[in-house]
This record gives sequence, structure tokens and C-alpha cells, in this order.
Amino acid sequence: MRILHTADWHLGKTLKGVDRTPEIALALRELLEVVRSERVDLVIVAGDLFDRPVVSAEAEAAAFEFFLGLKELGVPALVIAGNHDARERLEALAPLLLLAGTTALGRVRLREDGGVYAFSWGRAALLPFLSERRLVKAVHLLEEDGGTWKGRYADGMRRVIQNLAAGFDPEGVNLLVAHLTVEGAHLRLGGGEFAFYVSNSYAVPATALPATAHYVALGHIHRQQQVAEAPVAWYAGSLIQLDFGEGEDAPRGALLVEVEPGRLPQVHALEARWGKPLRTYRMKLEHLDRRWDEVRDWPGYARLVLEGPGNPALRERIYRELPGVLDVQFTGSAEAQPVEAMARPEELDWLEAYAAYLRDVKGVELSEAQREAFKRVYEEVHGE
Ligand SMILES: [Mn+2]
Repeated sequence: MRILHTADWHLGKTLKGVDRTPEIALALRELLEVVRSERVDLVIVAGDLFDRPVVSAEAEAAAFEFFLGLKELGVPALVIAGNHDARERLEALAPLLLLAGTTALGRVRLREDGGVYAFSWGRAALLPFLSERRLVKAVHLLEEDGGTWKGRYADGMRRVIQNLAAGFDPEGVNLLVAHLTVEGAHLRLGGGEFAFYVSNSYAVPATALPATAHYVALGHIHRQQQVAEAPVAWYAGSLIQLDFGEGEDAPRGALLVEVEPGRLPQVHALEARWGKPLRTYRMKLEHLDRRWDEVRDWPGYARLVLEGPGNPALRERIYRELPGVLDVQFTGSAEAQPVEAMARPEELDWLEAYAAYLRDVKGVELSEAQREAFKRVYEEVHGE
């Protein structure tokens, strides 16, 4: 059985005001071509189809075009909601998607509620994104034992996965599709929302993944990788490079997987690189003239980090004459920090992490009013 495993499309994503949807839509058309030429039997989309709960019509159209293309090829698909998707919306669309041969699940369901699907080849357990807060709250209400929130999260997820895996078919092929962080997954921490998300350290231990699964198709981490200590679990990676912090050379794209009972899955990374490449140029301000043409000729999008005092006129000239440059940062002014000097997210508390996120992604400093509002919300959420 040949599976195409993809995840983290993020249709509707904008980067510094540039809509990435056309690049992602193009990648999806090429994926369809792979499905056809490689004679794929099943497509898996492991969450984060969309970047936000409400996206442009163009973003939705690209997703529907993909699923209708699969219907034309006669290839079924399994889809789950990621943390970026509107899960209720996906639930509402599910009956319609089923007409195209796509099985979609937005909300987490246990085995008893239909979280495990039966097919002619075996079973698929679908586990959409389950937020730390909702899961921990549920577990916490059940038992007033000690243990940390992180421990409760890991334990709760282990039990959810065990529940689903109990519905596997001992005779057939068994798949788990999930959108979550597995402990020990290799992360590229370069700031941005990506780093912010992983900094909370809620993760599922690799040992919680079912040993009876023939393949575990994961989404959430944008770097393509096999999960250490779980030889059948893989992250497909994002379809295109979405943020500057994600690493120019980090593997991503999609995976072609051959699965059959009784042997380890054969996993092949697709070599195509979709979307424009993103690159950060760091240099001393006085070197900019010398490297001007190099930056201008870069075929993708660029971020310029210039070591020197800020200069609005120069910033304007860069944006005007170097259209590929989407972001200019000067590290000479007192409040700005060099990107490399940013603290590692796991060393920050939530408030500091939020401030770092605003600074790094939005380019603004946390105001006193935002600081107070954040603290209030944080305390509400944690009930302290
Ligand atoms: Mn994602």
C-alpha cells in the first residue's frame, strides 16, 4: 500500500504582508501529479491545512481543488485538524468532503465515538490537535492527584492514544494520524510563532505511540523527520518554507510511504522543493553596498539583519529597490537585540516568551497595557 503523507500546508499564510497562498496552491497541484505518477493508494494530511480559522476564498479553493483532484484520480484521503485549523468548520465540511472520498475529522473522538475508521485494508485512528489546556483540564477534573501539568498532559495523551489503538485490526494495516509534538523531535528554534509554540514543552513521549501501528503520520513540527525511538513515526514537514526562522536547509515537503503488515514502512522523501526559498542575510551595515547585488539577485524572499544604527531613509530605499526583502532589522539601536542573542524559548517564562514573540514576529515591544492583559489572561487560564 502506497501512502502520500503531507501536513502543515498553512494555506492563507502571510509573511510580512506577502500572501504565500499561490506558492502553496502550486505545490498542491504538483502533489496531485505525484499522487498520479507514483500510483498512490491513500493520501494523509496530518493537520494545519489552513493558517488561520478564517482564510481567503483563494486559500479554501486551493484545498478543495486538491481533494477534488484526488477524487478524479480515485484516491481517498484522511484529514485531521491541526492547531491552526478551525476544527468546527472542518467538522461541518466533513460530510461534503466524504463525497470526494476524503475522510476528515476536526474534533478529537475516542474509539467509542468513532475516532477509528475501518477500511478494506485495515484501520486508521485519527487524532486531531488537542490543546494542552483542554486535555489537562479534563484529566484534572477526573483526578486530584499531584504531578505537574506537563506530566498530566503526557499521561492524558498516552491514554487517548491507547484508547484509539485498541480499535486496531490485528489482521490489517493500522495507521495513526496525529497533530502533536513528540518528545525529542528535532526543532529548529529561530524565533517566530513556531518557537513560541514549542516553548511550552507540552509533548507526548515517543513510548506513548502505539507499537501496533504500521505507520504513524504526524503533523505540527515543520521540519521533516523520523521520530527518534519510534521507527514508524514521521513528520512530513511543511509543504513550503513558511518562516525565516525555519531554516533554509531544513528538510520539508512530503513523504511517500510503502506500508505492509509484517515489515517496517519504507519511507522516501520527495526531493522537490516547493515555494520560494527564504533567507536571512546578516551583515555589518557598512558591508551592505558590497553585497547589494547578491541580495537583489536572491530568487526568494529575504530578511536583512544589519549591524548598525537604524536609518529610516535606508530602510525605505531597501524596500523600494530590493523587492525580495520583506524585513529589515537594525541591531545598533539600544532596544533591538541581534537575532542570535535571543534567549532560548525554554528559558523564558510565558510573559517573556510572549514579549520575545511580539518583538521577533511583529517587530513591536510589549506595552504596559498588553503586559497587564497578558498576565490577567494567563492567571485566568491557570486558575491561580
Ligand atoms: Mn503547522
